[in-house]
Amino acid sequence: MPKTMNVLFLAAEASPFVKIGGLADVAGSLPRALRSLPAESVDGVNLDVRVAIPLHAVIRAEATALRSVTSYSLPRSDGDVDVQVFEARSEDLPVYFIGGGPVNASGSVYSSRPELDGEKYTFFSLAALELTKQLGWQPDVIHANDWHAALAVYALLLKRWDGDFAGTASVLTVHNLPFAGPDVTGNLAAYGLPLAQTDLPDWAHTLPLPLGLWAADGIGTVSPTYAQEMLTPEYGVGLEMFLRQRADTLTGILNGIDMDTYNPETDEALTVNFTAETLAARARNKAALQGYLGLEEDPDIPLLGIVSRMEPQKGVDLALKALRKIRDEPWQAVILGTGDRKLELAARRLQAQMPERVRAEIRFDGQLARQVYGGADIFLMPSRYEPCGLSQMIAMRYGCVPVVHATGGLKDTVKPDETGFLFEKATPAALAKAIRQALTVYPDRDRWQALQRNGMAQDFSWTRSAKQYVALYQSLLSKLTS
Ligand code: NHF
Repeated sequence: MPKTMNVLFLAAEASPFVKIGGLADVAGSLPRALRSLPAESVDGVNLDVRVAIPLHAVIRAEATALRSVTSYSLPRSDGDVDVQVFEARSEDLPVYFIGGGPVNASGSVYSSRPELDGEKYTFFSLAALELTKQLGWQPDVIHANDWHAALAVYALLLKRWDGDFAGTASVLTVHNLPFAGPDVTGNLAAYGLPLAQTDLPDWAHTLPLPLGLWAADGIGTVSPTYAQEMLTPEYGVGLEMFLRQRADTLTGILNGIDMDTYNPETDEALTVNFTAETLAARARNKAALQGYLGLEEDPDIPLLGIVSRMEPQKGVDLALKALRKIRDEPWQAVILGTGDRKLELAARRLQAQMPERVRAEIRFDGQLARQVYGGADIFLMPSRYEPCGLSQMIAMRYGCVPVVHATGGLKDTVKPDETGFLFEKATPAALAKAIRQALTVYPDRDRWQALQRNGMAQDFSWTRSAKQYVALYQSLLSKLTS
């Protein structure tokens, strides 16, 4: 009989129910990939993976078909707080939605008021842990993600000290280290949880992410390179010394992409579907994209694409400056995304200055994003830091050759001269140099197609990541019982 491993996966967002950023893709895809691993591929283990996210206002408003599962209450110093839990299935994956006063009090997934988010996510984390008791479903692993769920890991350790959850291992995956969450001293106290004596730096010992990192049996992040970078002053946001003490529990596992959703052979957003064998057909997507954007429909002018949230992290400002530096070269560019007002304006300004070759499409547009992946020649991703990054993998799958900053997951997924171009320093000059390199190779059709085909042949499937997670879970469980 195969053993069953119960895993509760906790996150603030999960596709297809609610998506703000890449975390939703991970929480939507990884648990399903884990569930679909054939037992024989992972030492005969069957994975019963379930996801819990808060019952955010947008989910309540969309009237997703939810089944009521259970209700209970959490003791709080100012009176018990009611918890209502609902369930929906994403294919065969059970997803629990945790509702209650603190979740209802905030109208958005992430609010600009730290005290609202502090209470909401403390409640969510503690209610999720209690849910396993209510269901009579004993988790072997609690896999929490980012600061929003980190207190589940913290509370788990405190409970273990009281003899509860003895067989449950915890993993906390960091998707973005600088986001540590607000001071939760008061929130923890209200639920009767003390602030433990930790070896965290003073400024960090009241914040959810550091508390979770301190308590976790395993610390995860989403690429091997980011796992190393987190240990340095440049990327460690002041937690590097603490993390170095925990380096033996730190694992970087690359995210995957949904290879069915992102498939140029079947993607309906494209004018023409294509594969590595029918790459020549891709030219029609480029022509259609140029036409849609009102750019000259010339197959020989390299078309550069950016699809990104407009945030300082993503380095869109570096790209805008780099494009100015290479105005002597032939190219066109499309910049798609929204976010920071200043960056949006800067992109619009570049279009105003170079109307014959730049398009700033300031909006979220999933359809156009796919047309950029499937039609542009070069994909720019100059992120200052990038724990994993998904767009560069999607771009490669669609034959759009990436030019990326050699950091985090970008460095781990793009191979220089084989699938794309990398630059070391996050400066406009270094990026401009890398784009020039790409532009030099572009006219050599054979070399260019080799880059495209190599990128399209990469295995970015979630199955590959899921197997590594199972190995991580197994090693944590064996440490727990040894
Ligand atoms: O891909 C999902 C995403 C990452 O690099 C990305 C990031 C936030 O910054 O893991 O999380």
